[in-house]
Amino acid sequence: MAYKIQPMNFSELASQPHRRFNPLTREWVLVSPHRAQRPWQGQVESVPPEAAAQYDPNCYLCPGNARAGGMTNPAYTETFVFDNDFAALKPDTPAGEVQEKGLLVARSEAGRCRVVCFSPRHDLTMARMSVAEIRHVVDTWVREFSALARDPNIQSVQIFENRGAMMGCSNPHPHGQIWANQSLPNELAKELAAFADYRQLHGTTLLNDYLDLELKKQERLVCANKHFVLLVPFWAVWPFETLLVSRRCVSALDELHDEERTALAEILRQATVRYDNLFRTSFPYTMGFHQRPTDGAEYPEFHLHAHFYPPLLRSATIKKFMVGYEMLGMPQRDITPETAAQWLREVPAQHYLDLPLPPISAR
Ligand code: H2U
Ligand code: ZN
Repeated sequence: MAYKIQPMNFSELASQPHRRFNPLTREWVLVSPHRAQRPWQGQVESVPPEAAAQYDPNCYLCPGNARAGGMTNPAYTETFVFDNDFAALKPDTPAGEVQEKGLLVARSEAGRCRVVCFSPRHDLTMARMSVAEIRHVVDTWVREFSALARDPNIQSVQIFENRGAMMGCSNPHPHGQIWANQSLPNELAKELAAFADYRQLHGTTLLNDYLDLELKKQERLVCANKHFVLLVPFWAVWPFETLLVSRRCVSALDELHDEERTALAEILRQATVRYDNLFRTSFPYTMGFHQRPTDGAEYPEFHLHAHFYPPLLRSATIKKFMVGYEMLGMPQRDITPETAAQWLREVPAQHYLDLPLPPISAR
């Protein structure tokens, strides 16, 4: 017997198992809200100690220190960028490919990898930096993007930050990375195709339309300012995944004007402060921007955004695993995106380390 689809109320999504569609990747995620209360007897992560000192003589990113590659960092005062000493991509890679029966296929890949120190201070994170300091990071990203985009061999620039030991970050010193490729990486290719098809079908841009819907519904918003909105996307996979979208449809960071760049710094601070406040811990995540390809063509359909993918599930020490059905079938989540958004919205906008301590009796 054929499965007959009945119209369903949005409110039923809070209690019934269902799939949600991600229009950016055109993949589905399974949502099992009834399962959010299951007990946990699995792995518990340890909370890494906060970096205490402003300068660490053994840190390869602190100003004036030697790196593993033999170079010495300058006495930088704002941000500092260098070619990754262990780069995954190299500019002088010879071109070539192998191909046999369409089954054994490989291509050479040239590119560049950069490391961006966000601050000379070893003990800070984005959540603990001022808007002015984060603005320097934004300006640095724009400069790097523009320079890499001018390279005829580079088609895409991936700016990202791995934050916290749980995400494989090798050093607490605040830093991010930039990988620039000769070809489009998978995630960007999927999004680009979705943006293009959507524009062709509707004549409008996908994320503008989505943002309008979310601003109307108000269910998944976390915070916003004049130029950016942070929300938990309807199709979020990670428990506290968020999407940061520019209100104006620009295709990359280099199109942001002065006020928008400051607004970006401000919302990055808001986002990371809220994350830290959620479990009162320095919140781990991978975050990064998706931007237009840099092959010189125009991409009016592409809308600048950033994804935050944090691994934590229900406390500072319990993380989500992408295993079992998720590796073999599709990703799955328990807590609904609406609940996650509500939690992130309701935590204080001020960092917990800056809040006055509660009276002894209340602790
Ligand atoms: P992660 O913490 O996200 O792994 O980034 C640190 C990067 O810094 C990493 O890619 C590079 C590593 O290759 N690195 C250097 O370029 N020089 C060094 O002296 C140590 C680490
Ligand atoms: Zn350092």
